Amino acid sequence: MKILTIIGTACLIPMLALGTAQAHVSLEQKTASAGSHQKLTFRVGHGCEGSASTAITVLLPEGFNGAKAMPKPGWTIANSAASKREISWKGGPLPDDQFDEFNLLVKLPDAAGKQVLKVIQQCEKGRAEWTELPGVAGKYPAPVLEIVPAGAAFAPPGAASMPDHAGMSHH
Ligand SMILES: [Cu+2]
Repeated sequence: MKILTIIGTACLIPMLALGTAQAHVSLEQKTASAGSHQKLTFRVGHGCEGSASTAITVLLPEGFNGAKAMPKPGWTIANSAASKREISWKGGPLPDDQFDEFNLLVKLPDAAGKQVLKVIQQCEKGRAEWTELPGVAGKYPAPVLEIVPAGAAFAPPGAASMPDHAGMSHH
């Protein structure tokens, strides 16, 4: 019972911290296995300075292949035909005081490492470019996905989960 409480608390604190720190446009998944077909969920937490969102464009880095967008009622999907690395949903509008999620299925690169997934948010008035690289103390951080070697994404039950959580403190 005591052990369960400790684990529960340890997991809850980082989740709450992420919840408040990532009210912008954020990526739900933090880590994923190299070379896997991965669902990526982009959460749009608000509009552009109060204006409703009308388009979300995800700019995938090289090595992200075969991206497929999940359809959403009220939104039209546009893939840049050549690379399939620029995917847009256009529609809405999504009011500033509501949130929504946009899903992609994509094959990840085979190499491990941090990847920056830039997102452009178009609104009725203005736009926001979520393109700032990690380490930049700006207002519009780009979502980051940490790609880990295949098979390493999930720690076995009972393994200490502290290293993963400690890593989050870098934000
Ligand atoms: Cu925000």
